[in-house]
Amino acid sequence: MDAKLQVPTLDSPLPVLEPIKGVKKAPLEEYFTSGHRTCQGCESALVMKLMVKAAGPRTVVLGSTGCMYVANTTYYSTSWVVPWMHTQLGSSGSAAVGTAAGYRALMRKGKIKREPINVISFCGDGGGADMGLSAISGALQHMDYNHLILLYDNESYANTDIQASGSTPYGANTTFSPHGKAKRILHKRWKKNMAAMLAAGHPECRYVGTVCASYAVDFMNRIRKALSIGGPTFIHSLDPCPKGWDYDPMLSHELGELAVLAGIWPLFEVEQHQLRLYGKTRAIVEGRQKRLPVRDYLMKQGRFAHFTNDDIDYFQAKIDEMWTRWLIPGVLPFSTDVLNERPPA
Ligand SMILES: Cc1ncc(C[n+]2csc(CCOP(=O)(O)OP(=O)(O)O)c2C)c(N)n1
Ligand code: SF4
Ligand SMILES: [Mg+2]
Repeated sequence: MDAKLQVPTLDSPLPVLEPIKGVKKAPLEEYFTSGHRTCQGCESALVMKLMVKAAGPRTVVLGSTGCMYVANTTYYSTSWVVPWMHTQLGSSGSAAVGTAAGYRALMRKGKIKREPINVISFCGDGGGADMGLSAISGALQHMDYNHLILLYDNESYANTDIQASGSTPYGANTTFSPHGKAKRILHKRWKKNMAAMLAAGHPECRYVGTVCASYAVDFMNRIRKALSIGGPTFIHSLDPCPKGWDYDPMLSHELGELAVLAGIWPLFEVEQHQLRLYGKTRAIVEGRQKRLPVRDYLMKQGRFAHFTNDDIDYFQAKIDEMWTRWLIPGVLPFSTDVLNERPPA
């Protein structure tokens, strides 16, 4: 047997979470309800709702500082129905390992019932892709603990008024990178590629995936897979943010779809060390769906309103380069092998 495919030794029982077969079969119960104070149209709030709907009631949620902590737990109120805990900005990885280890020890000592408990630790892009990268990396090496780290990526340090992060796209207007007469484009970095980096760099990790809440059933099924596969897992979600991206809140769903259809946010998963595309990304690669020009996506957002045609052409060329040379830029080469079916369990 391939050593890499061995199942880690696990003391903690794993949940059985069957795939949801269509939106009508999704559980009706909500574990993230009313009472939060996120902006109208906040996609990250939807991510929280779908995440815990998929996981179910035996779930503990840990959240690092950011919009999804602050707006969901303000002044003695909370929209969480399941137990939750705040953790430091940058510590979603250590909070996940500590909580999973704590439950394992309590079960081993017979102090609590032996049962599957989902540990989900979420972080923003500032807290996860920048400040907490090392803690997430450490967490993904501890194969004995079952947990999911979910990075909700609104592409800025949103809670402190939209500062640029390592996840902010090229050219976007943020409070750290305002466009002006002297410099039209202040932010010239290309977005950090978290999921691919973590998949490539943590060969024992059994599940890494990207998601977008505009595709709700696909989203929930990735959460279920990550929670039930065993060991530490990671999911990266792209979340349109009306405030930071500067658009009408009614466009959140559409912008999530456009990000995938324009090829800027490929949907993929690395499950038991095999790369697999899914959803509309797979349809694009198989020729069943046309990849849309990125202009439609960019021009719906005020943060790119200063772009000239040359800027849009540059952005498009970078995406084209990714699709022709690198599916996952710089990490995973583009080839038809990525169309492999799901590996046997
Ligand atoms: C160590 C530390 N530095 C700075 C802050 C201030 N702070 C609170 S929330 C936040 C933004 C976090 O951004 P992100 O993780 O992307 O989450 P978002 O607010 O975008 O949801 C910052 C910088 C903090 N709480 N702790
Ligand atoms: S700033 Fe963005 S992420 Fe934060 S609550 Fe508002 S819409 Fe949501
Ligand atoms: Mg953020």
